[in-house]
Amino acid sequence: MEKYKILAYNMLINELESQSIFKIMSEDGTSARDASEIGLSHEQLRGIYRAMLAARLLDEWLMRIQRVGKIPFHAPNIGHEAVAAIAYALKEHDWIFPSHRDLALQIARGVTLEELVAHYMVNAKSPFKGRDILTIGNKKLRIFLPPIPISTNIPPAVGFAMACKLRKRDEVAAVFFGDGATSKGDFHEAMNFAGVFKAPIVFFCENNQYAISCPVVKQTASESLAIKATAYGFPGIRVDGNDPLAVYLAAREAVDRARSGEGPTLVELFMYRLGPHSTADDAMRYRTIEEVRMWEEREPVKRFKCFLVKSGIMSEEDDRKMREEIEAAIRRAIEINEEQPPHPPESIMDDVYAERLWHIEEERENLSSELSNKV
Ligand SMILES: Cc1ncc(C[n+]2csc(CCOP(=O)(O)OP(=O)(O)O)c2C)c(N)n1
Repeated sequence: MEKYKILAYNMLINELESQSIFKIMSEDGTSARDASEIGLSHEQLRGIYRAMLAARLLDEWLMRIQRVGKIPFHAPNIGHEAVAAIAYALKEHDWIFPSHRDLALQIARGVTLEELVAHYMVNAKSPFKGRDILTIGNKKLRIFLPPIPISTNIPPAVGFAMACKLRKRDEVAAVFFGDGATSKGDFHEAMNFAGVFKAPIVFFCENNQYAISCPVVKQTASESLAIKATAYGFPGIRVDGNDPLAVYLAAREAVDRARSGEGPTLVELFMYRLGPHSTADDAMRYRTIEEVRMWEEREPVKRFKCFLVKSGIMSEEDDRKMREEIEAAIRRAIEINEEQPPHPPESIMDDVYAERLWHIEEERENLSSELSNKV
């Protein structure tokens, strides 16, 4: 195991220094391009940062409140925040099929902190009744639910994109998944189909270097994940996933390509899962502290803040105020949601069939009486 950890660590350093990764900002926020060349207003750039910061702070709160038993489970998002930029590359009428670490994307798209906290607390206001313990979806905002069985969102996303194409709708689908998902048949079947039929879709692979304890060197023998697109006849691009500007530009190009009928793109976001896989994981059993420290220096929130301050788009004082506002909004969202009663356990019988079938109703009544006897 020790030898294995060293192998993974050395490989990550080589990859990071490789020229084949599209990157604009260095670790200290120095950018190869001026903010005016990105194609986003200052307000939009601050909007991306705000969503990234809100995701980071909410993630920290969720980890803490899980430890004291206020929420059942959490899969931390720390290190994945640059996906917020993708919301700005998509149009409002495009469709998102998220992964389970896309809090920043959901917030950038407009999902509120209150709604997110209700979901994690599985209370009476929880929009999905605790059906999915990971991040939520939002019908109005055109965000589907992330899948629990990994990669199972990829074929439906391609099917959805194909339906948009057949109906001649100017809509694009964006699907998100991890490096682990690329070993599943769903990924390959969906990529093949999308390539053949030029589906208007962008595949975003959040390569955070691990699928629980399995490092990416054990996930694939390919030189990258992006290269897998070549076999399916469309472009694959490897992007620094800690660089929101590079993420935005790559996403915009891929989305434009999909919308103009040229077909799909695979965007590999090369990043790092800074936290454990979930609140049920001890990541120190399979990776070193040196490796984590190395990636902490490259983390996206701090890097983007440095860029915004250096470019005169935001001051240190603006940042401090923004943090205070978000912290207060999270505290408020938690307080409001704590006042809500828990979601009724009997609702587990809802939504299974369109009609209320007698045997399900019987089970519901049995559960109700069992629960009331316990009180
Ligand atoms: C089909 C399937 N197999 C196994 C699991 C258990 N599992 C949950 S998350 C996970 C790793 C996913 O890794 P990756 O796709 O790289 O995404 P990450 O969690 O790193 O963001 C596994 C194996 C699952 N949810 N679904």
